[in-house]
Amino acid sequence: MSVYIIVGTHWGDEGKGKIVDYLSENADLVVRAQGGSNAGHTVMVDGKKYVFHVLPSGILHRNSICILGDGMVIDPEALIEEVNILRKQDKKVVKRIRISGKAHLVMPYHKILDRLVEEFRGEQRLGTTGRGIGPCYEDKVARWGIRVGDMLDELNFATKLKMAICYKNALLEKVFGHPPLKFDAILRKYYEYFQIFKEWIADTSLMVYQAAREGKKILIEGAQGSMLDLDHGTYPFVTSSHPIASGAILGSGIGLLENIEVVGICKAYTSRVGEGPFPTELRDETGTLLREKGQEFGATTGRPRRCGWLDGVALKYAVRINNIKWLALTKLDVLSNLPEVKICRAYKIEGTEVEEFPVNPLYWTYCEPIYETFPGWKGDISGIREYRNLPLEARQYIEFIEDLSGVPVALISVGPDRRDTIIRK
Ligand code: 2SA
Ligand code: GDP
Ligand code: MG
Repeated sequence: MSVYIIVGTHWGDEGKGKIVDYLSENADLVVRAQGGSNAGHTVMVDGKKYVFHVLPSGILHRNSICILGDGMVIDPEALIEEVNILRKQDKKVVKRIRISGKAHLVMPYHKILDRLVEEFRGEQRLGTTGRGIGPCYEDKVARWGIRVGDMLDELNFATKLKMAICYKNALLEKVFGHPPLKFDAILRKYYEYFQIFKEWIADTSLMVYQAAREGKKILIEGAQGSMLDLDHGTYPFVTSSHPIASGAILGSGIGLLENIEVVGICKAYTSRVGEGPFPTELRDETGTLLREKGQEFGATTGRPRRCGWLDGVALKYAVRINNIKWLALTKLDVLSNLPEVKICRAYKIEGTEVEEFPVNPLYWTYCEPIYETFPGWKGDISGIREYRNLPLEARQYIEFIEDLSGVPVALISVGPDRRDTIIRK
């Protein structure tokens, strides 16, 4: 297999960063295909922590070219900040970064509008990351968007920016009473950024295609998770892009190649950050324990994440809509030393047991999870490297996940560090 698409099976933060870093050791290309600096992908190597928001999590491997693909929305300020941090330890890192000219630019008005619209929604807010993601994708669809490639021609960029700012200022002033933004200042700032990233612009779709044709190893790293997909997630409590495998294809500009394998990253329990339905949420001390032990705080915003038992109904759904071939199960160590652990295998809706994720959004809030309860396991499992050495109870837990989802759990993560990983033979 040469193209791997890595997707989160739930509402994000499944540990994609760790697994992408692990799998990309000998990857030729690592690609981000959607989202932007809303993502927070954590990689731990020998006790040093890196959090990537814009760059792919394969960037630490010095043989991998890292691509910011067509479907992304790129905040140049966040990108440059991230690159500058990495430059301190790898002076040549910029030589491995490529950005699609088709990716959209996150502009200052996107970030302002993200905040203002959330305030306007009040009780109905989505709990966005405030990184301007929704407003930027909104402009893309409405065709007000400004793309990275638009900056290659100064006049073209200035013309597009002028028109966009006129429109946004009218919106900001008339609807929100916000002072107008200054065209000249934004133009100047973006040209400063452009001087830094212009060398990185490339036909990334062609690069991915050619690499795939040559049988090179390509990893496409999904951001957020399947349940946050704009169409297939818990709409409207979703992000504005497509974190599922088909979004990875669209956002990296490759076709439906034959040699694609989809890998699902599933956390041993489930979390969600931001607003919206979450059937297995635990609003009790077990939920708090999972948050504390699992250090479940937003990798971008620092917000506490909501925690609950593994939602197997959502997992089955994610396997289906992504065509997941195998799972990487992460954070199993966090469940150690609990007296019992649970997996939601179905929802009870109006007295009926339902095994498929419902279409009716009312049920996402009002369904009652039906749990399978397992005995817990004791001790620290983070040093274990062989599947057979895991406690029997942990293996039973994993094997139930395989039965429920219908796909094998081929990789198990038992700690945040790169080496805390079990490959199942
Ligand atoms: P947005 O900002 O428009 O994409 O927000 C819309 C919803 O998508 C959720 N979302 C996320 N959920 C989990 N993790 C994300 N990344 C960060 C992390 C989040 C953070 O790694 O922890 O730091 O808070 C992420 N990005 C977007 C978001 O919470 C909204 O529910
Ligand atoms: P992502 O958005 O899917 O990449 O996940 P995040 O990086 O936002 O959140 C995952 C968190 O769990 C990070 O702090 C990781 O360092 C950590 N993590 C990943 N895998 C494991 C694991 O197996 N065990 C533990 N304890 N932590 C892990
Ligand atoms: Mg994250």
